[in-house]
This record gives sequence, structure tokens and C-alpha cells, in this order.
Amino acid sequence: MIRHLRMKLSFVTLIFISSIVFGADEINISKAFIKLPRPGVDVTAGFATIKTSTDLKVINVSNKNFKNIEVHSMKMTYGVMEMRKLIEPKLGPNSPLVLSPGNNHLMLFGIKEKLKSGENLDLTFVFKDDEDNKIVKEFKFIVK
Ligand SMILES: [Cu+2]
Repeated sequence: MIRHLRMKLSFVTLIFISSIVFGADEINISKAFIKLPRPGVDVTAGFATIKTSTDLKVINVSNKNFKNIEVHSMKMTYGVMEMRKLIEPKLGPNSPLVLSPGNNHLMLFGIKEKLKSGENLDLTFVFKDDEDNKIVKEFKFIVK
């Protein structure tokens, strides 16, 4: 009886995992880089273009070398650059998430270990689709 239940559970787990993998395949990233911060500065920005074939929201971005990572908007207001935290930014088939210098970007706060030019960092993105399924994907960012 218990063994039967376990088999059932692992079968359910398998379906769950395969749906995550399927979703993850439809997301791809290009031009991913993190700006090498000036010496003594413990905050920097990251950029990338993320394309997807389904409607998604970004609900979290993380990497163990940073205290906190946020998606920011940036615009000029009365001659002053203004940055705002974007709450669960959306992306879809016709609207990739474009993070580029001078525009929307990743803000990486609280750098723990000093970044080196040319090194790769894996940032973990957690997305949510229209049915509230979570999709976790790691993207490589080069420091430059
Ligand atoms: Cu910012």
C-alpha cells in the first residue's frame, strides 16, 4: 500500500518536472552582461534581452554573490535620471524583456565577492506563466 502510494507520488513529480523543462526551453537570452563596477562600489547594473514564446512575468532574480537583484526602469524626468523598481515585469511573444544601458536594467545590490572582468555568473530567474506555474531558469552573464 505504502509502496503503491510512493510510486504514484514519484509519477506526479515526474510530470511536474517535465512541465518545468518544457517551459524553460521556450525562453532564451542574448546579450547578457553585468557591468564591472568601479572599485569600492558595491552596486552595479546588468543587461540582457530575454525572449519567450508564452506570456510570462519575472517574479525573482538572484545570485548568491549579491544581496538583492531588482529589475528597474529608467527614464529622464526634468533632466534627472529616475530609476524605479518594476514589480513582476511582463514579457511575451511580441514583447521581449529588453534590459539595455540607459533603459530598463537589472540592479545588483550588495556585491559580496569582488567581480572580475571576463568571469561568468549564473543568475537564477524565476518566471510565472498565466496559470501560475513557476519556471526556474539559469542564465549566464559575463562581467565586462
Ligand atoms: Cu537601477
